[in-house]
Amino acid sequence: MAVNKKIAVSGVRPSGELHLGNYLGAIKQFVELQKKYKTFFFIADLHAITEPQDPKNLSKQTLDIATLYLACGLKAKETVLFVQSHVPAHVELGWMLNTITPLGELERMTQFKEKSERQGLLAGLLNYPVQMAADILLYQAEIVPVGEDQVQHLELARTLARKFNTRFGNTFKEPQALLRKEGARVMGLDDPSKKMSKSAPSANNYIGVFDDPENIRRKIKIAVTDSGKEIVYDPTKKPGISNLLVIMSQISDTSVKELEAKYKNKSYGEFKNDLAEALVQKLSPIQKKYRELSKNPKKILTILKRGAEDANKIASQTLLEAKRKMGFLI
Ligand code: ATP
Ligand code: LTN
Repeated sequence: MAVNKKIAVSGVRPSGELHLGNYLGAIKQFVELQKKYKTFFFIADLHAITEPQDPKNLSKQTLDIATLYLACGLKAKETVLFVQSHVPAHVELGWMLNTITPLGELERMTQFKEKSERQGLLAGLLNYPVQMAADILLYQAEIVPVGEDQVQHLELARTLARKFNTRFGNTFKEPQALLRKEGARVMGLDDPSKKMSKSAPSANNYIGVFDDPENIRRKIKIAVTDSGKEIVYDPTKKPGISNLLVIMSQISDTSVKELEAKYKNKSYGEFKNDLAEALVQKLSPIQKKYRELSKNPKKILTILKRGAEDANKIASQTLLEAKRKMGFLI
């Protein structure tokens, strides 16, 4: 990997079924970035435990995300792929950043407010974005590919980098969120006013990355559309069909404008049929590759261990520098 490449960092939590929003908002971007940037992509297990996880499943879910990363096209030779908890510097820097984070900044986070309503007030949930800042700053990342729901957390990472640099001397780069123009916020199929989410009350809200063709066709068929017949992009007046157009556009690498022209005078039914088939075409090869890779979990674990070693080299350097600046005895 060339030394002068810009650095990109991101992670996905191993906390349940992955859906099309995660794929389009995050993983598809990771795959596109790995050639142009020096990339560090990890499985955010430390973040997953901010919500209750069954200890029997956590390690399997972690391996599953790694397998999925590879099945989607991430290459162990081009990207540093690792498990967050395998690089202890994440937690160490997280703690140090906690000591300069104003409580008010954390209490106003949308995700904290929503999740704490569901599961009660836990310190880990509150401090989640500080840990996320540490994940990013350790690698001096310039860009962080994420979905729109993470932008507020990225702002905090920038604030903490600035705060630390001002108080202790220049140490961290200020990262920027990288959002897709379209697909950064895929909406729920059964309720296009809210983002697609695995925590939605019904599984008809999302297309799971592992959904079989029959399920995909069924979910698209019953996806909420809007009054009128035209297939046009208008998120305010036609949120349902606009969301489906964005999904189709991202899946088929065709612009929304081209799709509007193609489906002029066609019915919702015809469009939905084509969308379902496009999704089946896109997801089937990923699922097939995933099944192949799953047969050899040892190989995946080896990739992850090697990734952690590479990540650790960079992360421990940055951590040492931050400790030095803060005045620790080294
Ligand atoms: P959920 O609400 O389903 O639990 P999440 O944001 O907690 O989703 P993660 O696995 O933590 O899911 O997120 C992985 C990545 O997917 C993040 O970059 C996040 O921004 C992105 N993402 C999640 N939901 C969507 C969505 N509906 N549209 C676009 N990107 C999304
Ligand atoms: N909070 C993120 C996962 C995550 C992350 C990160 C993303 C943890 N640490 C650092 C980007 C950079 C989420 O996707 N829900």
